[in-house]
Amino acid sequence: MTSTVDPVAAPPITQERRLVTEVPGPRSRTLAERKATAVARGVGTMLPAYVVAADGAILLDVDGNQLLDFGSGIAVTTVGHAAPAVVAAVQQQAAAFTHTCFMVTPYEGYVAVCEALNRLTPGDHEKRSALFNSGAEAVENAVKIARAHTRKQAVAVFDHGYHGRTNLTMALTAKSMPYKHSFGPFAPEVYRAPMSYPFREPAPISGEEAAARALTILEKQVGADTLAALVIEPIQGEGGFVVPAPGFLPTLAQWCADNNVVLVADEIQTGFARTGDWFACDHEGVVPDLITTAKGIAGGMPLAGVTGRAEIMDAAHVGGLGGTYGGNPVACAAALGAIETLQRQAMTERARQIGEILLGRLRDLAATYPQIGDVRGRGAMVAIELVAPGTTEPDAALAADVSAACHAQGLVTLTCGTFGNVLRFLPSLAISDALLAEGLDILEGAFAARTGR
Ligand code: PLZ
Repeated sequence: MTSTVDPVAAPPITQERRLVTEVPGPRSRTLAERKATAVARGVGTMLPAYVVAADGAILLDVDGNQLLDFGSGIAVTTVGHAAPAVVAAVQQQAAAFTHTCFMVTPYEGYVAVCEALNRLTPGDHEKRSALFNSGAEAVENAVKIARAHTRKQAVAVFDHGYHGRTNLTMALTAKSMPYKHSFGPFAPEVYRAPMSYPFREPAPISGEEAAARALTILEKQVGADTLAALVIEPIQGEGGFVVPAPGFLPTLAQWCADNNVVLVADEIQTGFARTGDWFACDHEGVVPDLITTAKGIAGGMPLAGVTGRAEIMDAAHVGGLGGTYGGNPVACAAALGAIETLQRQAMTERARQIGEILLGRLRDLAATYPQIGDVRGRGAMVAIELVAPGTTEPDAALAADVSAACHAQGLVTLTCGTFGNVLRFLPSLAISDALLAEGLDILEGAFAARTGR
């Protein structure tokens, strides 16, 4: 297939936002026409500016626009686009060999990534890991492993939770549209409990109380003796960057330990320095039995993992876990490059700084715009929830408008939330303070324009 659109001869990308056409520009619009006739309608594109290159926190599109990226491909390029250690590792590994299938003839990179995961994840107990291709696949395997270990079948998840789009993970995911609508029937033995969502509680309730509320429901409606696993995102991602009240996660963890229920922390979005620690569980000293990782683990290459207590992980029989591509050598090389970058550049510290900048500016903005009902998040995972002023009534239209205004200015922002009214910010940890401030200025301008202030 020949290209009808000449990609702009990629000049070196500078770390600045620069618009030379409207966004998306004419070449992107031509590609969007091709997409409409070639790609299934179900695969949407949020900001259809077609990318030809990327570096750090900047995307270069086919029209020569340099976009400022506050989404990192949904929390993936935590180390920045084209992080040198990732690029070098990928190039070297691709030249050496691209695939053998670890289940057929293995290679060191897979083992090295598992060693790194065992070392970096919470808890100093003996651990094992297994590698997969996507977050959803990791979550599916965590459930398989928990079932094999406990010989129980039921799985508990939470309101607003997101765990993927495969059949089992659709069942685990809370939101129907767009993830589940018309795609059932879903996997059985999945039960949902109320989340701790401080902004939306009708009356203040502590984390411990919110945990007791959820656990009572699980005990009465499911029974601990049938529950294999409790799967939770320590900070919810797609569900709206919901940060549970302090005490919620530790109380759940204790109950799991007391009841032989495997606690699975889905850290696919929160993991790998994103929230200012290696994992979001670290903030409250929670040690999950199993932890799922993906996204930020490999600097943009598809890789996911399940890591956990050796005795639980080893419950699955030999040959019971795997897949053709899981732990692909190029993806493993990228992960080792990403982990080296995160460690060498003290990225957890940088995530905390980014969090302070984001939360500070957004709280100021909330003081001016009563449509910003809540500012929350941790590290470089921060969001604002938009509502009708003085209420908790979701304002999804405003979120869509503000996001569209940001896109037109070349700022890549994402929305999320059960009600579609949350704007989330997931910049790369390689972003400069100046670019961060520039993005926030654009956001502020969008609010001013949309709310007529
Ligand atoms: N668990 C916590 O955030 C992926 C989904 C985007 P995959 N989140 C982005 C979309 O609309 O599909 C995610 C997550 C958490 C699991 C997953 C699933 O990871 O790699 O997309 O399968």
